[in-house]
Amino acid sequence: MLTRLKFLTAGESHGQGLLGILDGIPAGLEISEEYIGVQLERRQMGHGRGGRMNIEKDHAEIWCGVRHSETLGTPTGLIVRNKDWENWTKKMSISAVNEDIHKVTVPRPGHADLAGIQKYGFDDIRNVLERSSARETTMRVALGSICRKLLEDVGVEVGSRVLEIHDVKDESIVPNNLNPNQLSKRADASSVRCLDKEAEAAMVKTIDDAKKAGDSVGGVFEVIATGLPYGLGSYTQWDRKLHARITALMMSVNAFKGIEIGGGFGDARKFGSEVHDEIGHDGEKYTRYSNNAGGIEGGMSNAQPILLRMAMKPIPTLIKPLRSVDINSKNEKDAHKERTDSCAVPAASIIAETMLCFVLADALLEKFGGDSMDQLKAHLKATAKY
Ligand code: EPS
Repeated sequence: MLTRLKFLTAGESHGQGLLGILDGIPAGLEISEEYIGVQLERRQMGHGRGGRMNIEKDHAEIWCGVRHSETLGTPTGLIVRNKDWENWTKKMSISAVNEDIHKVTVPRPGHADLAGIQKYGFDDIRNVLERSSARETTMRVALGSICRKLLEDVGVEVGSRVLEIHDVKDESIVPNNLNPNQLSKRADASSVRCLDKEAEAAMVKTIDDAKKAGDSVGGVFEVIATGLPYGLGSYTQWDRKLHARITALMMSVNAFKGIEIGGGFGDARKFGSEVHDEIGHDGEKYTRYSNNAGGIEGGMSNAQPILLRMAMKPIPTLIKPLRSVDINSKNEKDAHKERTDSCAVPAASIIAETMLCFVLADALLEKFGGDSMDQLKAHLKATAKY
């Protein structure tokens, strides 16, 4: 669903590290390991994370594609080393080892375990869970922050905040004058990334209670992007529609189970006259009296903020495990336990921001093109309508 950019990630959760390649970024984009590091740190935050986040201090090394702090227009390669690797050198050894390594044989409901071993014919669930782990999203965030930087340089901001954790809601309204970066800054100051202090305390308690009970909780968050011109995506073909492309990338995260664009499910219960955003003109440009469309009409950006809401399911690795079956004996057993997070909704909101950055940077390059940032900016200046 990306037309100008390509990216690939590789790496197991407890292997030596994660690798990533992003191709298609124009030359002349200023980027640094520090800039990427800010986003990696945001992904590691949040009340309810497990022990692994105390071990890792994720840092992406720029391996190639950048010279003197600027992209070359060549593929950008990144490496994130796993600090935890030193505890897994035997269990995750590349070459064969001369000792018995414990095999994971009881699949966790909700994880990739059962379908994964059936698909590949493995007798050790570790062969599946290492790559299906959410650790993979570290590299997505690292690569996606290069897209974020490109967007930032042309005036597009992407931010987010948490709205719900389990049954606790933050019903505060985002002030109109708060741009996505300011919104994220306020959310980042909260351990659950919500704006309302009372809701924050209740969310923290819900996470703590779940953790004590050996359980996990999911939640809902919103993602916002501003500064986009008209016409990213297209109405002309199904796979060019911007909302389809956003949805495809968002839904590539295992734990994301729902997406709403603008008014979403709520709009289904309203009249058309209540939903559609009336059009005005201020003498200079078109205006809207509302933004229930969430910035996308007919598969194209309409120069209004893009508004998305995402639902994340609770993490499937449970300290108080659910029933499962041993794949060797077929006898009922408690599901496999791994060190885990009781809540990763705040981190998930950063991952969702990142997935949106990939799509928007791609759609922007598709429409305005350019081999260098100067060319992209010149094309925007010449033809972009806001
Ligand atoms: C994660 C790293 C993982 C998990 C978590 C997310 O590390 P470890 O398995 O060593 O604890 O903490 O992933 C899951 C809970 C999961 O089910 O995939 C990370 O870097 O975000």
